[in-house]
Amino acid sequence: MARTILITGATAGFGRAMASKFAKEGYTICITGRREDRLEDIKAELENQYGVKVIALVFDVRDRAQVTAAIDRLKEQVERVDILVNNAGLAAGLAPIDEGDVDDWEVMIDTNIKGLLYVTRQIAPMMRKQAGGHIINIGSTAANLVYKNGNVYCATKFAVDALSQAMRIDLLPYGIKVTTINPGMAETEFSLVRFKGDAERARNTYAEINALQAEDIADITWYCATLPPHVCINDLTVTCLTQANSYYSIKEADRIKE
Ligand code: NDP
Ligand code: 8X3
Repeated sequence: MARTILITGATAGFGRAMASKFAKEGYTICITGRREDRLEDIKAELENQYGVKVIALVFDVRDRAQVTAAIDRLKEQVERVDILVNNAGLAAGLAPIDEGDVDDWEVMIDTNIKGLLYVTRQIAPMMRKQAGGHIINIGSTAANLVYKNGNVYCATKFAVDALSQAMRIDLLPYGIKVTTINPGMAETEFSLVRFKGDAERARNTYAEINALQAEDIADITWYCATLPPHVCINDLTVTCLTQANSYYSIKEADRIKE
């Protein structure tokens, strides 16, 4: 029987790349997001290309009732979930604490923290019943070090780190692995969302640093997910070569290559 992976936020970026990677390896894929048209396109593409089963679930992770209903639909179609990737998330805005938009703060807290909790609360009991599984939470270098104007986004990713540590303790008796992957700057739709559709500002974020790509994170996720049963990567931080941490990076052109 094919193994099953549930990836939240698979309509773009990391989640989209993970869906391709795991489909290529024969997994049954469950992809989620709010944009139904994209989910349907991705489902058709992966099913045609790799001949795997793809389940598309449209829901907003911020809405507890939607999450519960979607996971109920999933349970009708799969017997188990081997891997859950809590990936859906975003940054909204980049402003000092005294000028930040409170609506942006709510969106980030509701998505990055509460959304992750709602999905985990539905899936962890399934994993407990099936005596094993792997929860992979997508954190950020923003969870290691706060940067200027990153305030609430960084706080949400600190929370992801704390929750991952807590999950690891609570789920230890059931053989459920918990891994946090903390990527640095990666070229996805992340900055387009953060800067509310300002494509030029988003492009400029990555223009000179040779940033990570979504496929890099998909490959790393695959590595973490396919280690022997007794091995669990707890935390993994990854940046591109021009970034040292969430605060300090240099331009690719300034790297000394002699
Ligand atoms: P993208 O914007 O490319 O993708 C984000 C995904 O999250 C989309 O599929 C989106 O789907 C989904 N999503 C957002 N809000 C919701 C919601 N309320 N309900 C359901 N799905 C939602 O960004 P990335 O791929 O870069 O980001 C993925 C994760 O990685 C996030 O948690 C982000 O914080 C983290 N991260 C990103 C980094 C980067 O530099 N790119 C670095 C470190 C961490 P839809 O809009 O269809 O709902
Ligand atoms: C996304 C990376 O540096 O924009 O988590 O916070 S950063």
